[in-house]
Amino acid sequence: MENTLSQRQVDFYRANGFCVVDGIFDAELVAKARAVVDGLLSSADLAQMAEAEPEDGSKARRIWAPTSRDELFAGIAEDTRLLDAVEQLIGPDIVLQYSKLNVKPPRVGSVVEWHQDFAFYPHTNTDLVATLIYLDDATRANACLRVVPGSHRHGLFEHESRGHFVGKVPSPAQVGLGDSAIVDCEGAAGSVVFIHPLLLHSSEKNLSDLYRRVFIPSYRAADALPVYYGPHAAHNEPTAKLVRGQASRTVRSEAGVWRLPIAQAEFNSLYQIQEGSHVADGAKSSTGYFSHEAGAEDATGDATGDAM
Ligand SMILES: O=C(O)CCC(=O)C(=O)O
Repeated sequence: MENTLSQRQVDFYRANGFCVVDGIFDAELVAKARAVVDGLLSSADLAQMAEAEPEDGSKARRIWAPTSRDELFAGIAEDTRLLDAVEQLIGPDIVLQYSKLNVKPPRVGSVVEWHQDFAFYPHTNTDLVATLIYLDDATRANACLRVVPGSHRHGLFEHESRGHFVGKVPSPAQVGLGDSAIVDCEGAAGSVVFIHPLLLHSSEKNLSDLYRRVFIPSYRAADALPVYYGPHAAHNEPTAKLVRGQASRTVRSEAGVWRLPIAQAEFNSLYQIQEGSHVADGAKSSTGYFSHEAGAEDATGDATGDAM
């Protein structure tokens, strides 16, 4: 293994819960990735693989599981330099937990509200990392990722309202962190933002005339296992894949109590639960447990969506 990240970048990640790294992917590969996205967006099967923008149903805001849809994305998710960086952050035995592609089309690209990824899929330990690979130059103007440095050291914030998981917190200030601490993770196309699962992050609506596409493969240490198998969290487990090192014969457990993401109804995506649209759309309970009333219902439901 080579070190993709400098010691300074690793130290920065440990202290702040994120780091922005350029130079891992070159312009040629990123241009190919954008062409693949264009192909997926014009595919006749788009409705089966994507979620539409509520404001303009002709535009997709999310393509689910891009690593299962195109070899280029599967290759990027297993790229040696990317996995070298992931290994520096979470160790040598690495599982690709899931992947997604957030499209943020010009003018309608949906907001992503403040949240911690771990709230959606608590695991036995926090050695997970999401890698956000910008496919366009990303700035504040076209709604780059925003983070609260150091927020990963404050544990898991409550992502609930009226006793139900809602997938968001009101604002950094409302959970006791200063809004003034917010940092914009701007980066050229090809840059990668590595984020800790407890990092508080968000992105605004894209009001610009430019796309802001980001491919997000998310990884976990092989000895981190999900502690919640409700519908949205269990959905990707069958395709979780060891991409480096050894499968684990043990599970590593960090002491603590995690709140489970039990929503009022099943949801397909982070956008849907943050907007609250799942309550009107979904009728099934999201506990993921069989109940006598529901009969022998499939605990994973029929959602086509993603882990979040
Ligand atoms: O697309 C973005 O800006 C944020 C992505 C994100 O936080 C997520 O999908 O969990």
